[in-house]
Amino acid sequence: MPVQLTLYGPTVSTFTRICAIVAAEAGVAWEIIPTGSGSKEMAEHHPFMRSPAAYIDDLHFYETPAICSYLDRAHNGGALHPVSPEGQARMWQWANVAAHYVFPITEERLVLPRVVAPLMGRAPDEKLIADALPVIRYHLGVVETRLQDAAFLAGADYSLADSFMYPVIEATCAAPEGAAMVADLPALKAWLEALRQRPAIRETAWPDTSQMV
Ligand SMILES: N[C@@H](CCC(=O)N[C@@H](CS)C(=O)NCC(=O)O)C(=O)O
Repeated sequence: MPVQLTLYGPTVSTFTRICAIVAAEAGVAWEIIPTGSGSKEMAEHHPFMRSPAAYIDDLHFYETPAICSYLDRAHNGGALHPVSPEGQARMWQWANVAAHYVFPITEERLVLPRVVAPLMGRAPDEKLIADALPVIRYHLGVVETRLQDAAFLAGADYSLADSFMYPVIEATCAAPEGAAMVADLPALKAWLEALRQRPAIRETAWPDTSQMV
């Protein structure tokens, strides 16, 4: 199938993966042109140099919610957007929880220091990690409570919100502390295992989660 979506971003990147997952859900053939966040090359595609930037249907987008919303509405009949106003609101609520609360702390204060720093020959900042763990436990507990009430984050059906949260939780599990926390949260663990069966999650698997950047 010819490539329909070109993403610029690191090969292993949470937000780039979110877009790839939604593309795969929509049956859109995608590719990633490896491009470092913050690089001169990235500035050619994203004025704020974040990852990813997307090209599709002769259009250029940046910001993951915009990219995913377009992909799902233009190429998937909006199947990942709940129909009801409440469902759509819940979807954006949980997508924002993933992007603005769970991602920043798990990425900056667990995945980067615990998983990525040693790969670069640096010792993990143990205090940074230790101070973050109770906050991360709290964040994951909030997600657990939601998933005790609903099969998916927006409600009964898989939505963009789950596509946002999945790579954040998978990356968190690349750190032993994160994996141990998730193992103790039955609803989150069951949700994670269910999502791992989805073809779109499998097709977009990171080459090696221990190389998170
Ligand atoms: N608001 C952006 C956030 C994207 C983002 O933070 N991407 C990460 C990579 S996963 C990044 O570019 N990090 C580099 C940085 O924060 O400077 C979006 O929705 O796409």
